[in-house]
Amino acid sequence: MPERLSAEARKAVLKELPGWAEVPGREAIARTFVFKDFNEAFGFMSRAALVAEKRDHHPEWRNVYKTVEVVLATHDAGGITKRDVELAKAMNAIAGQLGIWRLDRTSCEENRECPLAGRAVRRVVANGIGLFGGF
Ligand code: H2B
Repeated sequence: MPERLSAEARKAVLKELPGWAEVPGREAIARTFVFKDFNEAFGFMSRAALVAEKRDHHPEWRNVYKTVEVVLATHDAGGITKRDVELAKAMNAIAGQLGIWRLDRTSCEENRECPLAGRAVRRVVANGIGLFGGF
């Protein structure tokens, strides 16, 4: 089983994981994705589920309409390991391929729905059309 990352290592890996942040009070990382609609959100979940099952590493997640809130931790290790980092990267790649709305989590203080809420950012999709996401 991979080892839990130290606080320092966690900080370092988060720099390579746009949109992801540590969950306050728990050794886990979280990101909220907002898609164009439910179809895209569920498409993301379907693709991510196949990756998760193949790797035998599964997300904690919640879907409401076009929003997917994801928390990753390695339960067997009681913390964050490289398996979480790898799944987070795969999820970012899947969301990127869908060319969709994206919600990037910001600091807890800015959001009432902490720790999973976020702030929408502009994303330019492959065909050059910019989309805005948000609550
Ligand atoms: N997923 C996650 N996120 N953490 C785990 O520790 C974990 C898992 N363990 N998926 C796996 C399944 C384990 O329970 C099975 C038996 O391999």
